[in-house]
Amino acid sequence: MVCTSMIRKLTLTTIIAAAFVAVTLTSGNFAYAGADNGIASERSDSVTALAAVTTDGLWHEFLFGGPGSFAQDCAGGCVPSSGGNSVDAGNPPWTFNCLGVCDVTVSDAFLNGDQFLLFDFAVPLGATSAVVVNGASCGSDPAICVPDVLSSSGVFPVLQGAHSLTIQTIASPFGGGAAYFNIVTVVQFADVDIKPGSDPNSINTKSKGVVPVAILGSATLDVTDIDVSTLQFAGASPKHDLSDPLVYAAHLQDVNLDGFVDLVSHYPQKDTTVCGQATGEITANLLDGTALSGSDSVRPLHCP
Ligand SMILES: [Ca+2]
Ligand SMILES: [Ca+2]
Ligand SMILES: [Ca+2]
Repeated sequence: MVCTSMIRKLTLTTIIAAAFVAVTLTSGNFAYAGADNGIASERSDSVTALAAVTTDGLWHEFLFGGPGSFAQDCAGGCVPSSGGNSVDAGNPPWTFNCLGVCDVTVSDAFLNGDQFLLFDFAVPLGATSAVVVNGASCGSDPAICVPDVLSSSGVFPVLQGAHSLTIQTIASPFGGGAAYFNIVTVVQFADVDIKPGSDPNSINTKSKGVVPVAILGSATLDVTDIDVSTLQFAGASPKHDLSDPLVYAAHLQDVNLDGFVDLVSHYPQKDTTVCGQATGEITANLLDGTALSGSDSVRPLHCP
């Protein structure tokens, strides 16, 4: 009887220990808050490696724990967005290269009340909005949660160059959950050569001639992605009809011989508003709607 009792006691202890281990594995740093706050199931021990996060507005979903802890990848533990617009953020830090001006948006989802602090290379960029716990949920889709003022979110602009994001939990009334961030390229910068191959870039504002402006292609800019109907240089529109395929083809050249094709467009010099300016800016949209901007020095001539 003693032996049986001991075995039973041992077995019970083992079961309790096993249950404790199971709970520990289930929660890790993330107290199980349930699907209501975005935690789907056990988060696996494996981390989801990711080279870089995209800057196209896709939502990157992460798991978070108690206040002060840092967010992690979902590793199978997140309820995905019902909008079909999310992926597992992967293992932090979340790195990306901004090609101009980018907006990082961090958004809580599911139950209201969680709040976050965003870091870039360990420097705080700011906190998402302070909200109250009200028992309501904005659901799983961050596109719906962002405009909901009862759900915490924030938009943080960052500039051209490398970035490395981490997210710390400020408020976590349910002990943990899932939330999102995304990155949108607001403006992509392009290298520009006004009057390719010549310098200074004199523009005679009384001239009936045109000034050529080259948008230089690169590893990060395919100039054939430019919507030519949106081209503007210093207040002027292109002289030629670039919507004509033959005309357009003649304006694709590699002016700096770097192997990347460039887009050369021409603007009536008298239409430009360069007087008093040190630089001339060319703008356009890419075919996906992203704004493109680039500038080069100018030397305005015959100004009033
Ligand atoms: Ca939440
Ligand atoms: Ca030039
Ligand atoms: Ca080129």
